[in-house]
Amino acid sequence: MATRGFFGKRPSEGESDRLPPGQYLTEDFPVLSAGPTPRVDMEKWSFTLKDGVRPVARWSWDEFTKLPHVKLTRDIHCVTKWSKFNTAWSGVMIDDILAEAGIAPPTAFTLAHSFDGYTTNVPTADLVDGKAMIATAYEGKPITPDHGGPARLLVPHLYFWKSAKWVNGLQFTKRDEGGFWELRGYNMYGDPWREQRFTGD
Ligand SMILES: Nc1nc2c(c(=O)[nH]1)N[C@H]1C(S)=C(S)[C@@H](COP(=O)(O)O)O[C@H]1N2
Ligand SMILES: [Mo]
Repeated sequence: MATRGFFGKRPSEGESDRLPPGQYLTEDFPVLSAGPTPRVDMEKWSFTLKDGVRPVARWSWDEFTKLPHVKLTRDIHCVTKWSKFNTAWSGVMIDDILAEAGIAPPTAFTLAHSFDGYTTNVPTADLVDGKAMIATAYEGKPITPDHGGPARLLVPHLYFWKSAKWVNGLQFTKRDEGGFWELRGYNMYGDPWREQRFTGD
């Protein structure tokens, strides 16, 4: 996970309690990707929910844009130690996606999948009850390709590698299956407040 140079800003009075241990505050928005930015053809874009290997719901881009969109402003924390406050997103809450699909989460674990082959695992409980969304806009504009556009998972209370860019589906799994970084030494859960950066933290 390569990091890029940036200058940390010291949190002001009243902000320091929002900065998890070992993190620096940054004003810019670093880009971190394991590989090149995939070209996502909107005509072929789709978002699929799977129960294990079985697809249970699927939306085209046209269908997805008709789902209820809400705004979510949250602090985000990258494992490479930058944090950014008040990032303003809009998108479709995972709760609303499940409601539209007419299903209750079938298993306790979820693996997010992306167009670049990236995966990341999140307990299903961390995606529901207003905690996570499929974001389609950042600061009022479509998410740029480098930040995961047209759509990315946003799970702001966990380290940012859990927020899969270029997301194309969520797969409910019986076991907690490690994703791309989790199989390469990063923590299975990734709570910034407990500094769960690496395996065993
Ligand atoms: N599909 C995909 N999602 C991804 C990544 C990636 O390489 N591929 N990198 C992750 C990591 S390590 C981080 S910190 C954030 C970075 O998001 P940003 O580039 O918008 O800052 O995206 C995460 N989501
Ligand atoms: Mo990251």
